[in-house]
Amino acid sequence: MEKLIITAAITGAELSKAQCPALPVTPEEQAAAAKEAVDAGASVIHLHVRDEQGRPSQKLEHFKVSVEAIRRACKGNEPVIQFSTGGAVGENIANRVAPLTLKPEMASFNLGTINFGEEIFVNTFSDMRALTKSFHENKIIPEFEIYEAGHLDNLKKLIKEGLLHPPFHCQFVLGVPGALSGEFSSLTFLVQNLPAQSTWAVAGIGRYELPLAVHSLVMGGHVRVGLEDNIFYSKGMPAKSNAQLVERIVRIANEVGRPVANIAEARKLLLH
Ligand code: KMH
Ligand code: ZN
Repeated sequence: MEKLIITAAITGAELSKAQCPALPVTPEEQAAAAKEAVDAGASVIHLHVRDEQGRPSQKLEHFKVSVEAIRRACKGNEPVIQFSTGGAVGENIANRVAPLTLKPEMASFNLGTINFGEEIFVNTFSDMRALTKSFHENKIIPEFEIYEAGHLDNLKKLIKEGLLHPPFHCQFVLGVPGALSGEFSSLTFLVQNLPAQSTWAVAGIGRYELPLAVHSLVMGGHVRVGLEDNIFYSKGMPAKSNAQLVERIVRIANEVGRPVANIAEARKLLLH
């Protein structure tokens, strides 16, 4: 098995400090949270940013400030910073694509429309084609976000159209209310139906985070944890930090004999 890549999704777009006081929102808080997560064993930071009022933003200047703060805090051991192009539900595709001109090493690429709680997270084929263009122009490695089984077919359609080329790194985001839940049988199906030359990871939402992470790391997949996906350490017990969630995965990986990738190793595996 490849060494385990741990991604920390430190902030997200949907939560507020009122719901999760430990949520890093300002660039300084994000820098401290990223540093702690990296020290705990994360090699990739999945990054959403906020404006001065703490609202989700896809503005270049907000990404710039947070990225600089994270790089400064992690100097000498800088993680792969993966921009979100998902943004917050309702954000238009032009704004979602805009930060890619900053040329991050990696960014998320959402592969289809889903119900997202009571809302709809829209990702049309036209949106996805616009994304492929910007990823190519800016030479960014995509991480494909897959919330439903049919999203693998969407990926295969874009490959067939000649818009995407291997290798593919896929993130199964399971347990979003309104999309595919986090049953082990679903994960098995998804892994079996990946395109050739794919690596994969799992981000379990809410109560699915831990069981899916454990399942993934023994199956040879990679793992995403963090307050964007899950704000509890265990039932009824709020997580204290992103690092606390990363530390647990590192302990489990060590127990089951799956070595954790350091940042240089993760970069080599992901960024080919
Ligand atoms: N905030 C969600 C609607 C991504 O980062 O690419 C979408 C999301 C996915 O978080
Ligand atoms: Zn995200």
